[in-house]
Amino acid sequence: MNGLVGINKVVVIGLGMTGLSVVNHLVRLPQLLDIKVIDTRDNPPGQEQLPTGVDLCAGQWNLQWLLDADLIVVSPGIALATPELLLAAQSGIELIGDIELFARAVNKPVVAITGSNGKSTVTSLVGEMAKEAGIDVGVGGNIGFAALDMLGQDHDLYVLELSSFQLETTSSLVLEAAVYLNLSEDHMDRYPGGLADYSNAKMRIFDHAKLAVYNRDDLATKPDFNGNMTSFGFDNTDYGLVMVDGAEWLAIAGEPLMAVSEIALVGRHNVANCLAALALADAVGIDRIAACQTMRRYTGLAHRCQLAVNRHGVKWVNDSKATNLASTVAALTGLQLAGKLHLLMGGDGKGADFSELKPVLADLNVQLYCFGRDGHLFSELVENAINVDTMSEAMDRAAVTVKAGDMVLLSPACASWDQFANFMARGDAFVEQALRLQDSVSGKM
Ligand code: UMA
Ligand code: ADP
Repeated sequence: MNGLVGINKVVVIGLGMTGLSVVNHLVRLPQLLDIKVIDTRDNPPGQEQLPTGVDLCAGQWNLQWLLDADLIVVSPGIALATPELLLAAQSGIELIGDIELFARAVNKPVVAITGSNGKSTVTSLVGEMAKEAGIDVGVGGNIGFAALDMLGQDHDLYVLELSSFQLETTSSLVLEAAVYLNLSEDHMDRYPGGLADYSNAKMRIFDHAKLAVYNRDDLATKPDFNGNMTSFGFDNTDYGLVMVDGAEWLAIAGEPLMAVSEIALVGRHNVANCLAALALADAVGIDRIAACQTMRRYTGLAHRCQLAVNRHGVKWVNDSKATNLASTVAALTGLQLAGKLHLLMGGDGKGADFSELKPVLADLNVQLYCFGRDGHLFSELVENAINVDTMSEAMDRAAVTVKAGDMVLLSPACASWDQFANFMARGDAFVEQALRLQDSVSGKM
């Protein structure tokens, strides 16, 4: 069972994490396939791991291979609107992504998560809940572990984080439950049709879902859907909140479950993330006691509002994963600081409009440091922003002035690709430098 009946020649586009997982999956199949890989980069990663017998064309397109294919499997980093792929599609060749291959091969229950922000947090939280309940669970997808690589391990439940790019090339994924967490501007450089196109791609998560979960506080996430639906939000219906003796509790259909103050994750946005995770956990029968235990202990993934250093009264917080406006706004919402916020912003803005940040910044005692390719977009939002080339220079400048009670927050609202390999490398560089700088700070108190 793999849904590739009648297919012989497969061309894989991209040799990153996804491309390699696709090749390895295709090689494992019982039918003998003619597999070729095209990557437009001169030196794509993963070349040395390519199985023998799989040809690679690097640094350019190979139209002959493309037009000769029975099936093209496209990595998420390559837009379907690329002229060479459009030509192939117009010639009637089927184009799919790795998640579609996963859908055609998986034979265990799957739940999936999409949205502009919170995907990785909710995906990992559901995974942790399942583990706590004793379920053998695979957690993968956009979170950084290719979905197809999980299939060899034969889990009993799969939790998939799905990006809009992955959903564009997916059409038959059957899900026990799917959630669309929230919608805000991101990846506008890939969606010339704007927010509507981006959201339409995300809505595809519900196409074959047995239960659709949407966000009552963000109705852009509500699908036009005939099947079972539930929702999460901050009122008292479905997955929501109620007051118990003056304290806020997570609740299901008005029935209190656990005090919000017991949640180990920090920030209001994470209360919403917990409610969404609970809805998915319920849909696949994860024990509620195990789910609550997990919410009490799980402090989240690195690079998301992570307190990296807390010394001499100065907090250094790594929110490198804030790669769009809404995630940075979430980090700034409800911040209660005795001192000043030293906010580091900039990088690759992906074509976004950041003007919404202006009133948010105006309400804060903030010194802004702007770095990277699109740093100038932020310095326009406040008076007295400090413009530097790199994050490292920004940190050096901040270290000179920070005082006890202050926070240095990297929440850049931009992708890292202009100056770093990825958001993890940017976050690691921040933490490393914060550890070095913390003692120079102490000398100034
Ligand atoms: N690239 C080329 N030419 C090619 C192929 C790729 O230039 O022929 C470039 C792409 O434009 C991109 C980079 O190479 O800049 C990587 O692209 P890829 O499709 O090979 O990426 P993978 O290494 O397979 O990683 C992908 C996801 N990356 C993207 O969607 C860009 C990873 O999400 C995901 O973890 C991984 O598959 C496993 O599923 C990363 C991401 O940034 C974390 N996702 C975006 C986000 O979360 O905002 C959507
Ligand atoms: P994603 O996988 O969608 O990028 P993450 O869980 O990795 O989401 O979080 C990315 C960024 O978004 C972090 O800065 C995090 O603090 C922030 N964030 C997490 N959940 C939400 C939410 N529900 N709403 C807004 N921002 C959020």
